[in-house]
Amino acid sequence: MNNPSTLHSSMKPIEEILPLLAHPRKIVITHHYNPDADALGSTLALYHYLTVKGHSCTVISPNSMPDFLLWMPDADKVMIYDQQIAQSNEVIKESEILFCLDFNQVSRTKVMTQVLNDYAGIKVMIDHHLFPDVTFDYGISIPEKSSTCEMVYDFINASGDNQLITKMMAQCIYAGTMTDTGSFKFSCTSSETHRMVADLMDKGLVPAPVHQAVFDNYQENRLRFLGYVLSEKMMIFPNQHTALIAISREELNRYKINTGDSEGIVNFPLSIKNIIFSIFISERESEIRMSFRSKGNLDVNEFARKYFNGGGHANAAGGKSDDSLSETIEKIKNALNENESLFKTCYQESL
Ligand SMILES: [Mn+2]
Repeated sequence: MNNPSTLHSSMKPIEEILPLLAHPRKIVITHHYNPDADALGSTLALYHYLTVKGHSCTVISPNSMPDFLLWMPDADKVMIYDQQIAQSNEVIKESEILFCLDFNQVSRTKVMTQVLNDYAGIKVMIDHHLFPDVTFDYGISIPEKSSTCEMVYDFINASGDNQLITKMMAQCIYAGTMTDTGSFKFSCTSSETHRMVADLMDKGLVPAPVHQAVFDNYQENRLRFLGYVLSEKMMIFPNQHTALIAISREELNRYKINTGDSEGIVNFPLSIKNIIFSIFISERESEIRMSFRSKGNLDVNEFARKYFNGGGHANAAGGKSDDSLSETIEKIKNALNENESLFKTCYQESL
């Protein structure tokens, strides 16, 4: 099997954890800070599966989850680390195995970084981001995979337990795969992804309510904000085939926009014919938060790493800047100019 995790000599392949799960264990499952549907869906699916297998499991989220994900089965049982620090630390200390899902560097959990670094039990990673850390005991890292949710599905199958997949697990797995593939349109969507969805439907999944719960669940202010952003704030750089949206703190406040509300807005400019690169930046409390999306061969992970201390996937990455909003915009413009010929080539290839 083509498993890049074998490249990390200190991290044992995920299959080798299976004998350790032959007896009931105390297990904690966690995901990255500001969880999205893939982070929460994968942890809850694994939680349901390991619970069915007789383990005693707790999901701990570094911080609170967005409202549009709270329908997921047992989301109400998730402990919130930054609101329950002492209790969470106790549960982590008493656990034997810690599953880390949808991230590959402990710092991605922000508030849990220290406790994960100090963890004395067995640390397991299941993830699809590029460039994993080698601080995990067991794990699997496949950047080509659509989602961590799909990898949890593979993990259950590799354990020989496909028949144990319940409707609840199917809903969680579907939600994260749906969002990480842009509703099955990004190039990370494989035939395996579609076969998985067919299998999940055979196990009771009904897709439409999941779409509705995730995508049709906004407040009025979010749509008004979207309208304002697209009509007033979207800058187009035709020579670089790029769109840039930059939002100030005052504008976020004016529309009462919270962290989750701006999610996904970065994707809209990619629906413009000649645009292959979309950038959304917003002025948050302590930094400028940046999202990068691309179509085709343009590698925004590389762009985010090179210029903005970030990273992610080839077509979807994030970054941050400690400069002011206007300085950051200037920096972006310079980077766009520097790479104009690259963008032109990628655009030509996309036709
Ligand atoms: Mn993911």
